[in-house]
Amino acid sequence: MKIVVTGGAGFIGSNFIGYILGEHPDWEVTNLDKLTYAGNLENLKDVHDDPRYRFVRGDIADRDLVGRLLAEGCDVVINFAAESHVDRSIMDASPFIHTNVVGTQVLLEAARHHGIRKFVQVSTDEVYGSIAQGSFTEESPLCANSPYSASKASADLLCLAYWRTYGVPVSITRCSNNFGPYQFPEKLIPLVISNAIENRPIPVYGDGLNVRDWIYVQDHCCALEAVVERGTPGEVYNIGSGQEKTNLELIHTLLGLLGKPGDLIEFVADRPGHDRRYALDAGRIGRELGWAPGHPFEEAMAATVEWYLQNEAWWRRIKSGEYAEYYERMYLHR
Ligand code: NAD
Ligand code: TDX
Repeated sequence: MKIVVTGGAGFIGSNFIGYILGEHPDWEVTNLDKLTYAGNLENLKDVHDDPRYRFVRGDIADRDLVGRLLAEGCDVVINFAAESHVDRSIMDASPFIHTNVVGTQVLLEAARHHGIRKFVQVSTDEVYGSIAQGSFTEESPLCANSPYSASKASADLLCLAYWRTYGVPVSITRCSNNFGPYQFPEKLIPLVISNAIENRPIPVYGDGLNVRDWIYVQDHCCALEAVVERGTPGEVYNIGSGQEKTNLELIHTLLGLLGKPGDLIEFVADRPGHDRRYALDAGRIGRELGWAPGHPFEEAMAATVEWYLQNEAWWRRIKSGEYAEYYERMYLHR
């Protein structure tokens, strides 16, 4: 099977490529990635020389390039490429519209013209907005609150429209917060781990009682594999593990694993439009595709902390580069 993975140099995409090349000796992967600040070919060093893997640098919103790639013959497109950080979307929404909305439409159009067998859109639980109690099902209305989630919700609607109007066989996945190796250190978990190792303050937005449902990235990859292989076109699948934590609970767990003191925590101004709680009902993917998460929170979190301890050079290179300027703007003047 020939797969085009977009955004495969980012956190989840690179984990996915490593995972499926390991699981499927007969799958071939072309990774189309623009290499924005979040794209890092170092994440793919283990597959770089695999003859079944190819990297193409480019923008998913580049019609000619995407058209040429899909014309080469491809069974499945799985779209990870996105601007993915909520705080950045609050500072400047434009790149989010370009990649997450226009880029997705360009991919859908190419998939339509080249008769792709399956298109998997990697979306997020954030499209549903915040929920005080209970959990969102795939039928819950979309209520995006940040420019990031609004751009992802727009892409979801375009995907469903391309299925209903043109029969492009799109399945959408909406996953909760991921953690694991190769996550860019602007996101909460790698930010906390790397700051704590460096004895730097840990910025907690608002009262720190916002709740997220945390899933190990490998469980997400396994769920995506199930959707690629058995997902129904036109269907949406929530992916979550039900491991809800407040940000403060999570941060204390990480500090405990690292043997660092709680006084590194620094309460800072809240994120505008900050969603209070995300929670998903992930029953459908279990019932229909037989997927279940396999990594309990404590074990996976300990393994993740260990990975960042063993791979200091990876995150130190990132934090000493362009990201350092972003960190300065985000936190030192907050
Ligand atoms: P990431 O920011 O780590 O990686 C994004 C990748 O996309 C990077 O390699 C970047 O270079 C590439 N990219 C950006 N714009 C591009 C463009 N125009 N053309 C080609 N490539 C481009 O993101 P991530 O955390 O790995 O998230 C991957 C996907 O999963 C996103 O669609 C995100 O919305 C979704 N998602 C993420 C989470 C999470 O917790 N991280 C949860 C649910 C869903
Ligand atoms: O420094 C911080 N301090 C803090 O308190 C950061 C970076 C975050 N937070 C809070 C905000 C959130 O309540 O921690 C929580 C998690 O924040 P992020 O890591 O930015 O994730 P979130 O906003 O929940 O979005 C993530 O999950 C869904 C991903 O970034 C999205 O790409 C995905 O769609």
